[in-house]
Amino acid sequence: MSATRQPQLSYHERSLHHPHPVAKRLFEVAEQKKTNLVISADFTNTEELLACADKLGPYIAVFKTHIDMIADFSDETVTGLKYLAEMHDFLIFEDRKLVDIGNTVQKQYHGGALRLAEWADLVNLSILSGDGIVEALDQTITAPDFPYKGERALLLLAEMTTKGSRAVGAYTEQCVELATAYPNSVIGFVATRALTPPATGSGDMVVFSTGINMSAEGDTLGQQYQTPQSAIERGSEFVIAGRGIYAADDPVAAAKAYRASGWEAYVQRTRQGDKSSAA
Ligand code: 6AU
Repeated sequence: MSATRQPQLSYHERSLHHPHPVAKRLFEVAEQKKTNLVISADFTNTEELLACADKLGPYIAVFKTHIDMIADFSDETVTGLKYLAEMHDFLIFEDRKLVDIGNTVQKQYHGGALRLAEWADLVNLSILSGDGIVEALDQTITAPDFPYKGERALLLLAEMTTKGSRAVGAYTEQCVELATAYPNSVIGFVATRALTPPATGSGDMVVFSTGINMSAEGDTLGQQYQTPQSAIERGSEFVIAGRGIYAADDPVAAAKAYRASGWEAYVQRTRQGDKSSAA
């Protein structure tokens, strides 16, 4: 279950081959903007959240939210996010970590106070409760009357970055198995490394790696970091950084540096792929 330093298709090739429209769009945005950076915008009010999306939007492929942190969440939050996503051409990933029984998550995802399906291109979930949660969200996303059909996708939380994480072993393996069973809704994982063989066109899983920081090894609450370069070398496609960027003295300069590091590592990886396929 590992795939390090092996040949891999480029974002462009993956956008052409991937059957899911959200994954296609993700790869297209990455290729066009030359970025595999995701900002984890862990702000607690709408003004700061939207200011971050506007300022860092040009350098990112995806804007990740924790919308339940936003004390003044309202229509303005949703409208602002959607407007900025279109203006700067990025996708929105709500890091909601849905984890309940199927019937509950369906109501949390579509409708509900946070209206996730309305504005989040991507939402993640844990399979701690078993297969039913994926089945339930797949049903919602693929229902004939779902208003955002083809525009929404899921990521399975297959590993966690924190010390002592229990998202390991059989749990992670089960995520890999389940992901391929729901190709109309699941497009990949949140994990620290590739979990499936390098993409060849079918069963292509997108890996988002969090716990990314270029100047710290962790925090005092169990978070553990790796660099953008190490995540991409370990088979990840998109690197998620929070405090390393938004808490820097100059967040724009930091975003540019993280973007350059992640992109350079990706270019190196695809070059290695070119060499081995030419050999
Ligand atoms: O870069 P940081 O440490 O400031 O923020 C990391 C972000 C936070 C976490 O809630 C999230 O990434 N995260 C996740 C996600 C994305 O699902 C999983 C995990 O294992 N570790 C982690 O930090 O918003």
